[in-house]
Amino acid sequence: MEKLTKQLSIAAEKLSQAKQIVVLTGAGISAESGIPTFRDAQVGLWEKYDPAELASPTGFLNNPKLVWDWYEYRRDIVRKNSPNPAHYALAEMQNFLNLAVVTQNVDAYHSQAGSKKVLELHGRIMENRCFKEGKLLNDIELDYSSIPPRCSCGSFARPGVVWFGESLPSDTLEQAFSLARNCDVCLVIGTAGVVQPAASIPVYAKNSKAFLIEVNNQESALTYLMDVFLEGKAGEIVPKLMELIKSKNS
Ligand code: BV8
Repeated sequence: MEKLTKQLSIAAEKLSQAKQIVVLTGAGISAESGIPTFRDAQVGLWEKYDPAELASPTGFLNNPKLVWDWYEYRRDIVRKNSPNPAHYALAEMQNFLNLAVVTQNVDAYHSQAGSKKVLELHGRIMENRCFKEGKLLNDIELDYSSIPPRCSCGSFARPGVVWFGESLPSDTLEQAFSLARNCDVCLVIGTAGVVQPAASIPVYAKNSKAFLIEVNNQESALTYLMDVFLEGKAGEIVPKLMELIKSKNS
């Protein structure tokens, strides 16, 4: 416990002194909200499916109804749950620090918790787009006479997320890389650090001489880059960081 206390103090000091902070979050920050992470084994009906297969254009075209139902199942979990203390502490940090959140998550919990500057690299699971035209669709525009529902153009509706094998929104990605290159502290919370290009963001920060801090309940593919590794649950560690930062600002 002693080591963690010391590491927390160093991390809070670095964050408090930082001119520009980039926070990269992954599924782990929403785990304590009850949102299964990608690493968690799929359960029930979905046990035999590989998420990376379902979350892809080919997966969708091979079995549109199966993939649509998988997203409806996940949307229901997001609807029934809510941001946790880690999301709220991160939102509160923006009252004291120049901090931008870059998230891989599609649950929109950062915005819901009050974070202002949020770059959503992989879109939003609660939104729908036309599979053919890519345009955002609101619910009244969808023809639900079959599943997946269809856009007025006749093409399938699809969830408003970035699938494996699809490019990320270029402007959002460019902004994220630019923030990483210009930050002096990069805080990485709850990601395995495997999915690209998101996992390169801390690398860009490191190459720009930033101080790197990781919050995870186990080591990740990015831990080797870190100056400080805070081992534990995001819902416990991030509020502790916030309290230390607040005490330095009082
Ligand atoms: C692209 C939306 C160009 C969908 C998602 C370079 C090298 C190798 C491969 C590639 C590469 N470039 C591109 C690829 C292919 C691919 C990729 O990265 N594959 C991986 C598997 C190797 N990338 C892409 O396809 C990307 N597109 O690059 O475009 C292109 C174009 C054409 C052809 C090729 C390339 C698009 C990637 C986006 C995919 N969409 N989400 C949906 O949600 O349905 S990704 C999805 O998985 C999530 O959004 C998230 O990003 C990712 C899961 O990662 P994590 O967030 O890290 O979550 P994970 O479950 O893995 O880990 C949880 C972590 O939390 C763990 O570390 C755990 O210890 C920790 N944790 C758990 N509980 C807690 C906790 N920590 C703290 N507290 C807790 N309580």
